[in-house]
Amino acid sequence: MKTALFVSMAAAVSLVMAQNEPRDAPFYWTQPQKFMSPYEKTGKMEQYGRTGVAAMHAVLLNEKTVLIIDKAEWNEAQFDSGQSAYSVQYDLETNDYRALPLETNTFCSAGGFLSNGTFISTGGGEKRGRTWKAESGWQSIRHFTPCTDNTCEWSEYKTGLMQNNRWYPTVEQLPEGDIIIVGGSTKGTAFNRDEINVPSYEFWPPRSGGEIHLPFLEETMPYNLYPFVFLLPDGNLFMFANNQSMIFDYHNNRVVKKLPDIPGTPRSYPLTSGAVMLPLDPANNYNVEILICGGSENRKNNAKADDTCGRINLGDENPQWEMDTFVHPRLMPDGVILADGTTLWVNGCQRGWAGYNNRNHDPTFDPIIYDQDKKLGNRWTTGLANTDIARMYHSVALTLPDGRVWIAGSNNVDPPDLLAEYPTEFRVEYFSPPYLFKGSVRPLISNVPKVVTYGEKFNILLNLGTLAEENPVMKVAILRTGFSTHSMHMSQRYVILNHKVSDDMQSIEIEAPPRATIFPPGSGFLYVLCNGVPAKAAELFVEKDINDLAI
Ligand SMILES: *[C@@H]1O[C@H](CO)[C@@H](O)[C@H](O)[C@H]1NC(C)=O
Ligand SMILES: *[C@@H]1O[C@H](CO)[C@@H](O)[C@H](O)[C@H]1NC(C)=O
Ligand SMILES: [Cu+2]
Repeated sequence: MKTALFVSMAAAVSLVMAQNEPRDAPFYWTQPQKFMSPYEKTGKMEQYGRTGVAAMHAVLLNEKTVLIIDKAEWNEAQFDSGQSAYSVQYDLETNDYRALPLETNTFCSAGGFLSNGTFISTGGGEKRGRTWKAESGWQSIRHFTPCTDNTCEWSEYKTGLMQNNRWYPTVEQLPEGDIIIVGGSTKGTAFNRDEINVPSYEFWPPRSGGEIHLPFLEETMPYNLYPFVFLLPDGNLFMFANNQSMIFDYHNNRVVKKLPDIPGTPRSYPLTSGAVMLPLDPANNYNVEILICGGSENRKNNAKADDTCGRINLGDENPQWEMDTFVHPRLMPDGVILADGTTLWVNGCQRGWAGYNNRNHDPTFDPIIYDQDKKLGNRWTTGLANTDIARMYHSVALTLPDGRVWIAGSNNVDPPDLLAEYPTEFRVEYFSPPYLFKGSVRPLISNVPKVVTYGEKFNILLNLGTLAEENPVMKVAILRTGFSTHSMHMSQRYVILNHKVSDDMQSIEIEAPPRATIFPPGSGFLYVLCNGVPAKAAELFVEKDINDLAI
């Protein structure tokens, strides 16, 4: 009886399948079985955890924690004294946070890591009273050395400050292991003005010669705050502000090459767009392409956001901006490089300009993914899992070691207001890209060293499970997620690494980046991908000398 029923069901099913698409049936396989997830096309957006403080700035400290920095203002995280915290260490495993005391105001500041592993936060804003009691932070240099045991704290000193006030400066980590700090203004402002402009750069720790004048930051007024700065493999910097860009030699304070203006609106604060240096690949000798997306047409609360992206190939003899769609109009986007080297664009809005008080409207709820290797017209993946949380001014996003993206922030009301139309936002979201749903098996890596030196070949263990039998496509890369604030991802870079899988597929030999101009010394996350599915990354420090890492 049972058998008969089974047979007739099977017959009915095969009849249905003959008429319809056979591959939709869960128990009919013509090919080797392929895992299918409802999230394979869309990825997944999930909300859990609260940041405690408005996430104006965020940086990954290690595999487990994110350092979040707000400015001195009311926040839901408070010390026993009743004073509001404005920095926390966020735990990615427990989704809990630990409040961190700070002495100076971190309002719209910047940051980056030194080669010895210490994080440096630069600049900030005015002295603030009331419950949060903060000294002015215009010239501040704050130290935070990461730890895994929940004991690390901020250190602030009265000496060793920057030479100038810098509000809205940009930091980039350098091959020498220090940081360059570029531009800013001497005061908080809705847009830059000549009287408060700081057209110069300096280094920390300070190099001889002090603060150095940079005419580019006069030529690009008034849209030059948080200029885009990327270290290039030839040791120069790419710099972009307003609609202008150039290649700059910071060793000799010299413009190497002026590049053409990007078409369309100015792209810098407060008409804020986003910028990414696309992945660097030894296969094309680390040729550089820069992608800049979005922005706003003017400083009106009703201004239309820009819906274009420009991409420039610095390897061309005569580089030109190739324009593409940004799918939606969007200002204040966050462009984060994912584990596979594509770029996720999230956050932002479709109307207005960057700043407080009714300037941001029509939030963009849809993430999109850019694949630079596809042909123009085919580069965007849309229809991804979206959100209903508005993330506009003062939002952040970071790719995590496990391949997900951590999304937080949005605070465009001053003072913070939980009841505003677009409230001060403390909720965290995690976006899992489609690559996490492509297979039932995820590769595993182990035995990853903590520190390697430039050009060093090192072996790690690999477990591909059943993927090993299919002659898979392997890819290895190191990602520095960078310092996320105001659509900036300072020092973000993704470098593809040469590698060789052993014959038994149980290990893989990887070549560290060849030199510091390709990957400045310090931490990154090592991703090994099999058929596009990333293993959980391990933190890897790349240093000139194995003893350079102090932690
Ligand atoms: C760049 O901006 C300047 C100043 O607003 C403008 O004159 C110039 O035409 C712009 N360039 C392009 C390509 O739009
Ligand atoms: C890293 O170097 C900086 C600058 O020399 C120094 O202030 C800091 O204490 C160092 N960090 C560690 C952990 O030694
Ligand atoms: Cu700001």
